[in-house]
Amino acid sequence: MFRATDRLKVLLHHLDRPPAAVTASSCTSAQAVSAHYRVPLRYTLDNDHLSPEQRHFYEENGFLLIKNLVSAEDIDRFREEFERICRREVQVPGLVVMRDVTIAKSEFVPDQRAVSKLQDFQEDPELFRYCKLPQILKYVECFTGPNIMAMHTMLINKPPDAGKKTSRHPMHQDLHYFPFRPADRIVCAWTAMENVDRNNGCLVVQPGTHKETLKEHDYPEWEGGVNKMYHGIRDYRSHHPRLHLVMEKGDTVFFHPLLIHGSGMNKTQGFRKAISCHYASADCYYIDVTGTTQENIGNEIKELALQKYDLDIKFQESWALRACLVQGERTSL
Ligand SMILES: O=C(O)CCC(=O)C(=O)O
Repeated sequence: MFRATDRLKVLLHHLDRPPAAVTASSCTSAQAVSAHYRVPLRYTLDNDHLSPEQRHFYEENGFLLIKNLVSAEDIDRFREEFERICRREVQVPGLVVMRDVTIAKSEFVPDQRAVSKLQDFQEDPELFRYCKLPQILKYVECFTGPNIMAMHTMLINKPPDAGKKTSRHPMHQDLHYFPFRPADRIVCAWTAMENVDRNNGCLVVQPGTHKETLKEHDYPEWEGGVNKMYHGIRDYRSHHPRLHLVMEKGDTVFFHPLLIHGSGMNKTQGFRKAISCHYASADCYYIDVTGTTQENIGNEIKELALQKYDLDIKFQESWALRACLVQGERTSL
């Protein structure tokens, strides 16, 4: 059995390698990977884009980091659009603009200082370009298959922590928010819009936890308060080691919706930005979450739709309304 520290060393070695070493390979069939590593493949599909090493890494750890995937030029364009939205120069239908709890209580400032997150930017052509970047979709297809829906979009602008630790994101599994399955055909792409490390609150993942089941989530009892919709795993105690994903601008991590992850406090004076999209195979199907661990988030989202948009809709419908086809055919979702 690998000890936790040995496992972390292997992971860090993988993350330190230059992109060519991680991507180069000519043999990618499922049989070859399975035979070489003696594991059945469950989380990746046989489409020749991932190297055997990359497939094995995702199968084992539930995430895959690709260096320098999005150009600096594209990221600068996303940043400019974000700033235009904050200055209210563009109005985007359906966009959810969120503020950190500590900022939400303070005076309104019409710039990026007031905004901690944008969600559901599918109607903003400039930001939504991120979800359709061919180099991202090539990887996404390895997890979802060829029919791809963009389900959930976010630009996260983690503010400097105001001393209450509210800039942290509690450890969670994204599947908690999703009333669609199967989980293995869902993937998140998260791109660093600047260099991220432990100082400004990079992502923290627990490799291998994508093999576990969906846990109960709720608002953590944090002294300084917690941001709206930031549910965390209830009574969270885990024996899995944590890995801080130090990334450079343009690096992108793809991860499974059951992977336990979160992000730390931003101890700098700058805003830490990342852009992300959750994709699902268009062949996925909606589930009824009544009586499951997801009932609490389902009810919260239903209430929000009623309060904010006067819409009396089901949890599943709230997702079907936002979902956008980005490749192939809209077969189900
Ligand atoms: O970007 C972050 O700080 C964490 C984002 C995240 O984990 C999420 O929104 O699910």
